[in-house]
Amino acid sequence: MEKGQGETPLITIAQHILQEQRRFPGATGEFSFLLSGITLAAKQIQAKVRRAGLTDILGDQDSANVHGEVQQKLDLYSNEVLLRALSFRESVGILASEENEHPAIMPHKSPVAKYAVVFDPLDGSSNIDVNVSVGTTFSILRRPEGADFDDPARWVLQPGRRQMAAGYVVYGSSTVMVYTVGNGVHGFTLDPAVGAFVLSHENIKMPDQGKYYSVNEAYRDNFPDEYITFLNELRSGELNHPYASRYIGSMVADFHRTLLRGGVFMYPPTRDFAQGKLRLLYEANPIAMLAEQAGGSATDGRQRILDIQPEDIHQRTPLIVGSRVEMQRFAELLVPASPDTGQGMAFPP
Ligand code: P6P
Repeated sequence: MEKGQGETPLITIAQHILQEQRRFPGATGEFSFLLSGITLAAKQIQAKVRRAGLTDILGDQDSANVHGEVQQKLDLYSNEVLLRALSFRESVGILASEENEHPAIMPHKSPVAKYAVVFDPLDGSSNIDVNVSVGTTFSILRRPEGADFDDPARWVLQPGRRQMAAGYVVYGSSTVMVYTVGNGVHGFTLDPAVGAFVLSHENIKMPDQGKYYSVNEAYRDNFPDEYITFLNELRSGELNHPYASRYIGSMVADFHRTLLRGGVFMYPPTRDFAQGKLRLLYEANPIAMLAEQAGGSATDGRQRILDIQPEDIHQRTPLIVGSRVEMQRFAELLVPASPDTGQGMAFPP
């Protein structure tokens, strides 16, 4: 019997957001209206992502579109969709995107604007051509006391622990949206039959320990010693059992597996990326909030991701995120920071 026929009624993300909204005293529905802008954008993006190959080959009624939308690179298209969907919300004052050098100031400059939204519209977009899962990540911050529109960076350069909400959409075998407002982590699968995100993973808890580690092993020789020691332990079975490796090269997809199955995902510092490759504000922070809400943790190898005070909107950070057992063991392997290597990581000679 299909779920929903005579069983518990389907709960859409819109209904769920309204329930969660009750946690914010004084929120008069604008918060849920904001989140509904993200779900609307996610539906539009997934429709395009699903047709990427077809559009290239067959074109479609849009292909004659004078705006050349279907020829647009999908990440630029996704960026436009999110900017459009969110700029009509008076509660949103500032939008910062991986695709834009500077934050976008909403034209309304409403005095009642309460939120800034930071997002990566299509993370891993280079994988689309080979039909690998990609994702959208987002983070919602409250406007700091006294912050004005003449200083948009101040709205977003806040430590991740101040996020009001965070989430991602993974465009995989199905389209799943996962979000938290600080009251647990919940997943919703897009039901194409009704065009709604339907609750499919309520109150996700990351297993205490997993069986996969996820890292790009091609850079292994550049990893700081602690990471190499840790990976050797996982491989050897010293941490209760031997691990297998899974790495998709799309952070959202690699984290989604880690969230559901446990284990650890990491992008360590390397010689090319001494500060790591992933972006703090719109990749590491939302992932870190979700991981902690689900019982896991996330650090930059030294400190809690959510405690990092950002200095630049697009700054990078090393990221290691995962289950309690693995993260605890990694912390035990850390050597005291040394002044000459910045991050405190001793690079192999
Ligand atoms: P590498 C995608 O380009 C991305 O930003 C993340 O989604 C992914 O985890 C990482 O880069 C992959 O980087 O160097 O392993 O190809």
